[in-house]
Amino acid sequence: MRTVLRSEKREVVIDHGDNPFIMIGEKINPTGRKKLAEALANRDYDYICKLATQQVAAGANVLDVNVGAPGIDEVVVLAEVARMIAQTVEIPLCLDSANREALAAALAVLPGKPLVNSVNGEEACLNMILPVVKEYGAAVIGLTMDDDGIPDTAERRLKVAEKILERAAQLGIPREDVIIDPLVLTVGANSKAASVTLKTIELVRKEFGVNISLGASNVSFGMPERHTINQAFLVLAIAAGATCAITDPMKLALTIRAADLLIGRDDRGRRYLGSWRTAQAALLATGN
Ligand code: THG
Repeated sequence: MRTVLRSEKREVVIDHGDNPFIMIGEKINPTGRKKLAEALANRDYDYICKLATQQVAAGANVLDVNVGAPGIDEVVVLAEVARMIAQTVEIPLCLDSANREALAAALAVLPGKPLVNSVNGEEACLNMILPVVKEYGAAVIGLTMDDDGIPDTAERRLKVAEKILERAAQLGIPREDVIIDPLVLTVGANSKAASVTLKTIELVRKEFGVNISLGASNVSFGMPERHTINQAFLVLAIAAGATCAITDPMKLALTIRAADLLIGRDDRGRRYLGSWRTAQAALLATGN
């Protein structure tokens, strides 16, 4: 199934076919990042633009934009930051907020077809978020959790995915515009956390054929050598059928492009080689 995102100038296709695994750059998110939280509070947007251009240079296909921090008025700031990023880089944006008014304000100023991150299976959330997705013709990420929390089995996560797809369809949002996020918890707290997610990916792909996204860095919270776990997990998730991830392109682009090449969706290795050249150029620029 094809999900198409659009900015003013570009189109990004997400599918299980020949298109590359889509990297949604995660770095514009103030959670645990004091410098970004301060930049947002002071409306110092130069730093945010730098984070945007760096991620695009590293190969990001879409950028996640999250401005949620204490003291920030998301309704004003999300639209302002989204518009500024859209003027700085050409790729489509993924608006990461649970605030309906903030999403509506940002969707109103963005050209094209952005991704809304996210809706989940909670009644209140479905009723609040899906109408705004429909109104602006956006695509949306659906998290497999509901009023009872995050299910601990893949079968129950599949049920939540089904509910989200059905409710979207009732509002006239096509199935291809819903990307399911099977949710990743840290293996630091539960060693079966990643395997439940991987099984959910397989089931969702088999039952519904929709695109699947992950917040992949969550898997390693609290563990040493996070990067190694993140790399291993992403490769397994790609093999299981994930088609995009919210991730750090500076650290994971080459691994992702290697996985694409190994599963046969990188003709003559062109994207892998392009990503390698980018990494080499970055090393030269920093004098290593
Ligand atoms: N699913 C969906 N959206 C999401 C998540 C998800 N959005 C938020 C989050 N999870 C994905 N984004 C991040 C962003 C940063 C980090 C993890 C997930 C992260 N940052 C490092 C830290 O906090 O230690 C620091 C990064 C840095 O300094 O460069 O780990 O699951 N749909």
